Amino acid sequence: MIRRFGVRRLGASRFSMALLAGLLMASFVCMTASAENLQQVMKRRGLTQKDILAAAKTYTPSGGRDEFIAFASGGQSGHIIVYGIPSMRILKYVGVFTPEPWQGYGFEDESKAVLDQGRINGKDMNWGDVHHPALSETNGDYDGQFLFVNDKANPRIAVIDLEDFETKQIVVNPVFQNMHGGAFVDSNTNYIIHAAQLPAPVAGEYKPLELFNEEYRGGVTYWKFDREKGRIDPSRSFSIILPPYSQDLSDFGKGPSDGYSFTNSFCSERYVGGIELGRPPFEAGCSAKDTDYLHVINWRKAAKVAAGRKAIKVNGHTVIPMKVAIDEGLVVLIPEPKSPHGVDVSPDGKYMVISGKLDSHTYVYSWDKIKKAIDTKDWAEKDPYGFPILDMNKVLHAQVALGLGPLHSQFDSVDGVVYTSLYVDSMVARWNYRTGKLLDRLPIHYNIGHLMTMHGDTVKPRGKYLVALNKLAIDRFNPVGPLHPQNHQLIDIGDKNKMTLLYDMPLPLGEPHYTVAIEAKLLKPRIRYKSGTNTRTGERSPYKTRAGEERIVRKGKKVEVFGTLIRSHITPEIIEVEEGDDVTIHLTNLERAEDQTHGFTISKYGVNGSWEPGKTASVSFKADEPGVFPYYCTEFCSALHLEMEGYLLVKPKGYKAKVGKLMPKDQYTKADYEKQIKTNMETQAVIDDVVGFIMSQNYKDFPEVVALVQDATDQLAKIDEVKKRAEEEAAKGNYHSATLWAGQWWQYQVKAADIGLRAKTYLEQHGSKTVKAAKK
Ligand code: RUQ
Ligand code: CUA
Repeated sequence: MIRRFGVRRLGASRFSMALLAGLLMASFVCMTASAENLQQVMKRRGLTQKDILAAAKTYTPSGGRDEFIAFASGGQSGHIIVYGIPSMRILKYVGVFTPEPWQGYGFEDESKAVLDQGRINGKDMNWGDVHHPALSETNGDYDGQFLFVNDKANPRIAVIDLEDFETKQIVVNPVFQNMHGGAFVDSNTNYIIHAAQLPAPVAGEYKPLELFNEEYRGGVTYWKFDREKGRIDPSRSFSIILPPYSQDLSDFGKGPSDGYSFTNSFCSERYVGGIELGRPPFEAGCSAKDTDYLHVINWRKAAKVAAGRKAIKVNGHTVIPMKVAIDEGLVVLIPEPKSPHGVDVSPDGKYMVISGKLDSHTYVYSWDKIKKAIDTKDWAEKDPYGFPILDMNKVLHAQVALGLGPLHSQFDSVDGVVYTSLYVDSMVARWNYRTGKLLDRLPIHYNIGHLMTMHGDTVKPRGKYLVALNKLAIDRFNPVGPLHPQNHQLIDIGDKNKMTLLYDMPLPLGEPHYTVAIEAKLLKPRIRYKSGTNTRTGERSPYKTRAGEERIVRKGKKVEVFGTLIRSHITPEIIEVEEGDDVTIHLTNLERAEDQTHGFTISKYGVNGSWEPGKTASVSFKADEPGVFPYYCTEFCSALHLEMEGYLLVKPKGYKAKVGKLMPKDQYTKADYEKQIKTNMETQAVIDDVVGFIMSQNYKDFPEVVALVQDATDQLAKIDEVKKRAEEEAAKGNYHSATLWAGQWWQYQVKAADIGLRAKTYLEQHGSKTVKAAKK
């Protein structure tokens, strides 16, 4: 850094000579190697005009930004994958149900506490089968504040705050055993719906399968979301018990259908398999009927019933029993195409589009007709439990043959236009749900599950792009062994006549069942925390430590370290404990600059964490292994990153010290000291130059630069003390010690210069203006 800047301080003539030589070199290279033109590249790589056009539609130059940000479920990885559209560049993995060392998630005490919320029956559940993410909505459109996602394997739901893309809460469902149909939110994110899937006795007790019809139950849970706190409030959440119909995906109504929610089901046959007992398997018995049941639920009324005296408590959770749901008229059933996956409410809230994978038609239901049938109690029949069933033909708007295995639908910005995935045909169908007209079909590779359009399940779909979430990659990518990545295919839907496949994106982290995408400009993530923040609670950590307040506190066998991290040292650098001590190390990252994260690990102790600017987090362990254990920062955070190190010494029980000299004390001489002082003076000149430039600019208009200036000032502020020590030692003739302190003085300068140059580059690249003459 210093040296690079030093170049600019060369005499003008030497500088321009160097520049000239550089330019000559560059043109020489142009004339030879890079003379290849577009046609030649196309030929060499076997690209067509169509490929080039697709590339131009997705290519994002260095430093460029994406228009949309997608959140893909990570399936069995237990993560969320964040990527940009149209570039399809992966931006982040968010640890949700699974520990994620890179983020310290599940390693620091604070984030362990989040994962621990997901423990079930005293067991760690450190993985999840992530299925359907949902973005929070305000007035029916994404607001960029929260993301919710469910775990199908264990009945759980998680809350991710998009302020920092961290998981803040995991809630376990106390009444259902297995849940798939979530997460979906209503137009103002009052509730998050989560439906039970495989029926089981409520509250987890044992009942023989012979009692399936009588004792096994399904249901839906409405989790109350507390906007203020940014957390689910289990005490205000409730569930409705439903027949054992394997409830599945859901959607909330909007506009005229607001106040209602819709939930698919499959295996409404209530079939119980058992191949080994000679019975036909589940798959045969569960697809015997032509239709399953769409559950239409008046959730606003249900919320009132849940708050009243007819609701009961099961495992401390509010439950509306089936009988109450029937008596209060909360649920109405409508036959729907069999084995559906998704009920998608049109942007205007007037139509419900449902595809059954085992029915070649996609059904469009009319909300006007459903509402009228409900209001006039126009039941065709009742189910065996007493729930009313509507006559499907009286509420249908259209049945449209799109292709084989229709699965899930998403809407376009063009009114009436909807896209449906065709699992068996491996195609995307574009059609009009108002007219029932098929408009276009596009083959994809292979076996599409869900699909996703931009804001495609809101009141205001944005059109432009569609992503096919394909189940199999097969031959699409370089082979990487029998376990293949998943394949997300980007499709251009901007052309109103023809869909075009643009790009294949391998997703190598679990099965992305569902994905949601939001306009990037609606996301406003923070770049640093207020100093001393416990990022998992958002509150100020009681362990916040300021520079200069670092300390080690012992109470009996408990040792607490209050430390800090800043380029490029960990304070304290030596931690000495006794074998058997319980040790907690609380660390605060003192940085303010963007992206200035530090990591911390202790070798062989399984201790690890990640500290973003301003964050305070703790790691705890029992010092049960005596010995010497180096610790260090795991992020390459500055030129002195490798020196960001220290030692944990665990003294064996009963160890008697025979201490020698720490290090030679006469390694450095007066000449070394003077050399270091000369370097420091030169470095200071560079710093002055940079500072002069920054101060001459309207740097205060750039918050990023203000943060950098604060960080640089912090570093410079430390110089006084070490400079004084260096000079005192030198005055006493202790040149060894004086040289080391002068060296530390230089370290602070280097870091200040590093930060300063970053600020200077930022200003230059962002067109800052000169407000006063630069100091010479
Ligand atoms: S499912 S397509 Cu959970 Cu929707 Cu896999
Ligand atoms: Cu901090 Cu490397």
